[in-house]
Amino acid sequence: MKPKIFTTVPLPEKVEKNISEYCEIDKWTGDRSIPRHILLEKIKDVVGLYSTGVGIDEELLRHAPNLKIVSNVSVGYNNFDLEAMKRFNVIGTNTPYVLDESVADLTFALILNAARRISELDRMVKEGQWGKSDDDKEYFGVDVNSTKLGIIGMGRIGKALARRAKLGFNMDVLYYNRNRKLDVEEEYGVKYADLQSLLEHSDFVVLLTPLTPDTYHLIGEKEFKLMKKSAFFINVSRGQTVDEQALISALQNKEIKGAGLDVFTKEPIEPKNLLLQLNNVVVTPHIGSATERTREDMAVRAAQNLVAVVTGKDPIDRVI
Ligand code: 8YV
Repeated sequence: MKPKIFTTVPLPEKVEKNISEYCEIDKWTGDRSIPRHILLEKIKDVVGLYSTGVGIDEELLRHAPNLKIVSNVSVGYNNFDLEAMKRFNVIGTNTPYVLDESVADLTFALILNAARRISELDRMVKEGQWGKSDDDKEYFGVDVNSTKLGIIGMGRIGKALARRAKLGFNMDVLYYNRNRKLDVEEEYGVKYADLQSLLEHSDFVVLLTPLTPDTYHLIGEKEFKLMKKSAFFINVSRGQTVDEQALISALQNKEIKGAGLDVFTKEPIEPKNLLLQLNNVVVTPHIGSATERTREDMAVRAAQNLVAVVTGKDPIDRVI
């Protein structure tokens, strides 16, 4: 009998075929995220869990005595309670590398959109407002090219973003990171800065750090006050790296000029969240990696990790 795995997300055909050579697959087919109580029931006899963003904590682990691996279809793994997984001897994996370029593309799209007000002007044109005034200054945005970009968190995605900024847009790039990245400094001429000076000098501040206890609310009231009034804040990491109330206040009080956000404290975002009422905020529904090619590559990688552990081998992307 093949070992059983459960997936909370749909599998691309070729991935399903590959996993089914080694495993019996049970899957969630509902059109909303799987409710927790159903998940806990489904995993009671599985060896592997293939999922994205599902909270892996002690309660879940207790319900899955045979579980050997949780394969995340994401690079972030802040959904893992690492200590609990260690105690229960459950391996956790992620999907690095394959999404770097797509997330960097989306990040740059948010920068351009916020600066040139693309979503706002799109709404205006569709509502028949083009030409309502003779003064086209009302459509003006600000330049992205030849300005200063500040990247908080210089990992692989940060590097891909720095390359776009330097080579494509002639931007001056500052970065803040736990460790200096001399290779990126050398390759793209980016400069290391402490967090305070990055915030004070950047025209676009991009948050790319993983969510950890150290980065929870890394950017809050104090940090927004340090930014230029003309600055844009872009978040493509996790919603909890920012104090969202402080962000809303900074936008309302014009302490910063605008924001581009792919991630939120609560996802899906509540319809009454004030961020949705601000014209100087561009939002997307956590789609950094969401292209057909990249999501397929992520699925393939997550499946390789899953199958490796289920068949007694080492996975390529073990994080715990
Ligand atoms: C999402 C991401 O997790 O990889 C990450 O960490 O944030 C995204 O790729 C994706 O929506 C999950 O499939």
